[in-house]
Order: sequence, then C-alpha cells, then structure tokens
Amino acid sequence: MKKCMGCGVVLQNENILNIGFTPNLEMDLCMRCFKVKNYGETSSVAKNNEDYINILKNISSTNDLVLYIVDILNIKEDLNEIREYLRNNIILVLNKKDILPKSVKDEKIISYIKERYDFLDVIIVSSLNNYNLDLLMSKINRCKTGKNVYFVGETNAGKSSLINKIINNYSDTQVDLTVSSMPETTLEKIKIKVRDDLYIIDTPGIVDKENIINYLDKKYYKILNTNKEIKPKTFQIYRNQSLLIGDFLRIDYIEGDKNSFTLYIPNGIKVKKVNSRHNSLKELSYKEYDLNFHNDLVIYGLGFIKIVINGRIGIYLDKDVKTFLRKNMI
Ligand SMILES: Nc1nc2c(ncn2[C@@H]2O[C@H](COP(=O)(O)OP(=O)(O)OP(=O)(O)O)[C@@H](O)[C@H]2O)c(=O)[nH]1
Ligand SMILES: [Mg+2]
Repeated sequence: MKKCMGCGVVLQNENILNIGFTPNLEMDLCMRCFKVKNYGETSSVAKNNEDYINILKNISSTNDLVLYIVDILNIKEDLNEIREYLRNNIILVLNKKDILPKSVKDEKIISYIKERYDFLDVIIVSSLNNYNLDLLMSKINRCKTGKNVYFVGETNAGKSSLINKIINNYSDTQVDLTVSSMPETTLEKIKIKVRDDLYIIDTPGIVDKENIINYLDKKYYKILNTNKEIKPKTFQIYRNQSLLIGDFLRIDYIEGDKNSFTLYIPNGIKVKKVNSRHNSLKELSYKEYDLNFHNDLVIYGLGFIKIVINGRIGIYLDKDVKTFLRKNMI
C-alpha cells in the first residue's frame, strides 16, 4: 500500500472522486496534493473528527513526546482540552510568530501561558522565517522519551510547514509535505526520519467547528492564513459607534466611556467605523459582553481585539463562531 508523500493518504487509481486518487500509481503524490503544490488549487476534504480523536488516542497509548502546535493568533479559550485525549508529555509550540508585530515580546506571551497552563514547556516559533527552530530542536532532543515525536494540533496551525523546515534544516531526508491555506490538508499520519534516533510524525489537524474559517467563503482562506506581519488597527470608540469588520462581523459599543479598540486581525480584512444607527450585518446572530479593564475579545479563527477600558459591547456574527473575552495577552 503506497501512500501519498504529501498528505499521507493511501494512493489508489480506481475512483477519481475518492481521496488518494492518482492516474498513475508510480507517482508519489495524490492528484489533490499535486494540484495544491503545482497550481495552488484548494479543494477541501471533509474528515470525520472521530478519525482524528482515534489518532490522538493511539498517541496517548504511547509514552512519546507530543508537540502541540497552535497558531499564535488563534489560541483557544482552553488549551487543556487536548488533555482529554492525550496523557503524554506535551510541549506547547505557538507558531506563526512572524504575523504578530515585532514589538510583541515572547516573554509576555509565555508568562501569560505559564500562569494558566502546565505544559512541559512552551516555545514561540515561526516556520515561515525559521524563528527559534534551533531552540525547538534542542527542546525536542532534551525532552523526547523514545524515537518518536508527534506533532498534533488544529488544522492550519502549521504542523506540516514546521516539519518541512525541521527536516530540511536538520536532516538529510528529502521531504515536501503538502502545505496549504485550506483546512484539512494532511489526511493521515506521516512518519519521517530525522536521524536514527528521531522520527517526527505529522498528523491530520483537528477541525474546530467553532473556527470562523468554516463559515467564510473560500476567498478568505488565504487572507486568514496570512504571511504578512499584522499592522494593528486602533479605533477610538464612543458609545453608539460600531465597527464593521469584513462582511461577516459587526461590533457595537453599547455602553461605556470613550474606549480604544485595537484589532489584531489579518491586514486583508477591511474595517469601518460607523454610527450604530447603520443597519449593516444586523441580520447576523447577536450576543452581548460586559468588558473588564484590559480585555481581549477573541474571534476564534480571525484574531483578537484589545480593548482598554470597561463597557458593554454587542456582537453580530454567525452563531456557530466562537467568541470569548480573556485578559489582555499582549
Ligand atoms: N505566517 C505564517 N504562516 C504559516 C506558518 N506556518 C504555516 N503557515 C501557513 O499556515 C497555513 C497552514 O499550514 P500547514 O502547514 O498546511 O498547516 P497544518 O497544521 O499542517 O494543517 P493540516 O494539515 O490541515 O492539519 C499555510 O497557509 C501555511 O503557509 C508560519 O510560521 N507563519
Ligand atoms: Mg498538515
């Protein structure tokens, strides 16, 4: 059974509609990976999260080190959820540091995480610009318990990108895992040799149904998976003013004194301040939050909004997208 070297699925030449199809079994890639790599074409495959949970349970039955890869812009409300399935030692790897403004200090984020969670270690990296990869390798070498080290995390967190970089920088193995801005790129586990005593295992990403990417048009895939440093946008906001964010999110400032909202969202998304009498996007599902001083409003999958003082806001957004308040992270 030959597997696709890009996404790990078993290759087949019988049904073009099924995953793993290739017209020629001599090929190393399935047709989907071939298209993603050569033409940047994106076609999603809907995987069952049960498959993913089974993979995690299998990992949990080993004693191997796990790297939990998380997109730094999209940290979940509760990172401990992963522990429901994994009893292994876990290093938390916050990836895509390159998209945060350079002024944001790693120490601040790391202490924020360490105050709340008890991972074996926490590290901030960027596979895009090789940031902290030497440090990551030294942590892997120090903490691994056997030969195998698993990379897990949500879809699009950058697991395969990170593994490509590690293998190319630190081993003689040739590898080119498929990477793309669409959800669910990697479809099966893929085991890759770094050295005789170290194998890295890529896994398919879990799809969080509460991530906004599931509810936006495909044109947003590339915009959300940006490789440009975010330029935070700050708005001075008075009561009865609203922000229209893209064509999918509206935030009303309902109560409170003059406030400041700073948006850490991909640059490609347009933001407009309007009077709350404006009717745009009011057809979306609505909820309200009471703000405390120094809160981030997280719109899961999009980024977050740093808000300075207390007050009350109303949010119009697809009902299935997760939003939550946290203490300012940066
Ligand atoms: N800016 C930035 N983008 C990154 C980085 N690493 C990965 N990406 C982008 O994130 C998107 C997803 O990358 P993948 O490596 O396919 O993510 P994955 O976690 O393997 O995704 P699945 O296979 O679906 O689970 C792609 O658009 C990558 O270019 C990074 O360090 N910085
Ligand atoms: Mg992948």
